[in-house]
Amino acid sequence: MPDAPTWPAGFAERYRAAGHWRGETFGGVLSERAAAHPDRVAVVDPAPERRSWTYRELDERASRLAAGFAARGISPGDRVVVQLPNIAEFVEVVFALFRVGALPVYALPAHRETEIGYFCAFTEAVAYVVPDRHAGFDHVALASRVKERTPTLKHVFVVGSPGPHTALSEVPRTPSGTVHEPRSDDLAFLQLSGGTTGVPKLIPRTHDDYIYSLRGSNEICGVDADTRFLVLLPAAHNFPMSSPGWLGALYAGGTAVLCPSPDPATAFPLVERERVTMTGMVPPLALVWTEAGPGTEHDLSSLELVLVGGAKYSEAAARRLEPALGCRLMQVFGMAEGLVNYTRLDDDHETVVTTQGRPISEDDEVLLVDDAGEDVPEGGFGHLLTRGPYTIRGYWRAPEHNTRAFTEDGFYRTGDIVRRTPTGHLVVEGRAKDQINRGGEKIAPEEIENIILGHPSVHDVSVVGVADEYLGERTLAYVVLREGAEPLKPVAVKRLVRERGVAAYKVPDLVEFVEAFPQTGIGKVSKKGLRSEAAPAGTVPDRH
Ligand code: AMP
Ligand code: DBH
Repeated sequence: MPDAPTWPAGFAERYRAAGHWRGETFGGVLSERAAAHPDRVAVVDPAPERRSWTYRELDERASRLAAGFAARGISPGDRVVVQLPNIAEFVEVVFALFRVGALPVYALPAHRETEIGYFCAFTEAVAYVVPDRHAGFDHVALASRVKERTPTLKHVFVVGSPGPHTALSEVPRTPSGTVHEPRSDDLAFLQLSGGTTGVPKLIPRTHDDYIYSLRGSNEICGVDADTRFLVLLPAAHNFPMSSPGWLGALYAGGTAVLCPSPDPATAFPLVERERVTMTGMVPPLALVWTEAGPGTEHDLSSLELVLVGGAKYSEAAARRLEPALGCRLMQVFGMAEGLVNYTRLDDDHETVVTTQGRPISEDDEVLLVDDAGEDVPEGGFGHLLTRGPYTIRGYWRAPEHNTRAFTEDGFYRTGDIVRRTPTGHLVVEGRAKDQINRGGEKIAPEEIENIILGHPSVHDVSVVGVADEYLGERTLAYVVLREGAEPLKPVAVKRLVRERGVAAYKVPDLVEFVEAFPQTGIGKVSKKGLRSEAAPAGTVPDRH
C-alpha cells in the first residue's frame, strides 16, 4: 500500500506534455538560481539583528547542512517535523531537507504537545527542528517530552540554546557533494490540512506539482527577480509559502523578507526599509493594515500588491484596502490540498472586490454539484469539487478518509460552497464541511469536542462557529453537563483545552452550558440549529 494515491499515469503524462511538470526539484532550482545570480539577496531576516543571505550563501548553507543531516543518518523519504517561526533558518533547513530527499512536515509555531506529538508519531519522524523559545514558549522542554514518548524520534535540532539536544549550528557542515538528488515526482514535503476530523490530515506534495503552482502563481501575481515578498503569516502555512509566497519569490530569483510579527508596528518599518513590493494576509489582518495605513509615518510606497485570502474577505473591507495602502489588491482562495484561485491584475475593480478569483491553471477542473452530486445550473451555488495538476489525489496514510474526501474519479471534495460568475470567477458562499474558519485559522470542531468530552462532568459537547465582525467566525462550545455533576465555569472548560496542549487559537472563545442540543431528523446534533441559536440567521457564513 503506497503512502498516498497519486495521479494516474494518463494524467501525469498530460501534465508533463502540457509543460506544467518540468522535472524541476527544489534543490535543483536553488542551485540554478545560485549559479545564475549568486549575489542577489534571497532571504532577509530582520530580527534580532538584520541578516541577509545571497543565493550563493543560501545554496551553500543548504548543501552543507544537507550533508550534516545525512551524516546524522537522515535519509531520503524520512520525515522531519519542522516547527520554526519566520527566521532565516527555516529556509535553510527546508532546502537542506529537500536536498537530502527527507520530507519536512510543516508544523505551525502555535502547535503544542498534542499536535506535535501526533505529527511525530503518525509520520514516524526521525527528527524535529525547533527554536529554543518563541513567543514566550519553551520549545526545548516540549521537544524533550515529545522525544521521550516517540521511539522513532532520534534527533531534536534547536535554533539557539539546545538544552539536552543538538544545536542546529553544531550539526557538522561537511563539504557538499555527497547528497542524494530526489526525483521531481517524489514527495517534497507534507503540508497540514485545517481538517474536519479529530486529527489533522497530512497533505503529500511533490516537487513537480508544487513548483507548477509556484510558476503559475508568479505569472499571475507578476513575481520576478525584483519582487521583495514580505512573509507576514507563519512561513510554514501554504498561503505565505506558495501564493506566491516566499517559495514563489525564490523561484523567481526575488527576495523573501521574513517578518517576525504581522502587526503594522513591526511590519510597516520593514516595508519601508526593505522596499517590500508584495505581501499576503488574512482578512482580519487586512482590516488592521487598512486602519493603520492612512496615518502611518512609514513610507509604504514600494508596496505594489497585497493578496488577501484564507477566509472570506467582505466586499466592504475589500473596497477600502487599495486607497488605504496605496497598492493593488488581489483576492486569493486557496487550499493546502492544491487548487488556488486568484483575481487577476487585469480584472476590473468590481471583480477584484466581489470574487475570490479563478483557478491558476486551464487544467484545473472545477465542478459545482448539488447534494446528490449533480451539476448545478450555471450561476447556482454548489459544492466545489476539483482535480488538476497540483491538487492531491489523497491524503498521506489515510485510505479510509480518502474514500470520503475524494470522489471515485479523483476529485477533491473541498467542502466549500461556491458560485461561479460568467467570467469563471468563484465566489465563496459558505461551507459544507464541519470546520471553523477563525480569521483564516482552521479548526476541526471534533478535535476540540473530543478534549472537552474527556471531562468527567461533561455529558456532551458541540463546538460551532458563530459570526464575528473581526474574525469572520469565532468558536463557541455548547456543553451539556452530566446530571448531578459539579457545575463548571466557562473558564474551566477553556483551561481544560489549553492544558491539553493544543494551539491557543483552538481554545473556545465562548462556552455556554445548555440542557440539550437541537436534534436533526436522524437524531444527530444539528450544528446549523446551534449556530442559528447563537447568531441571527444569515449572519453565519456556513450552510449545511
Ligand atoms: P486548508 O484546506 O486547511 O488549506 O484550508 C483551505 C480552506 O480555507 C478552503 O477550503 C476554504 O474553506 C478556506 N479559504 C481559503 N481562502 C479563502 C477565501 N479567500 N475565502 C473564503 N474561504 C477561503
Ligand atoms: O487557506 C488556505 O489554506 C490558503 C489560502 C490562500 C492557501 O492554502 C493558499 C492561499 O495557498
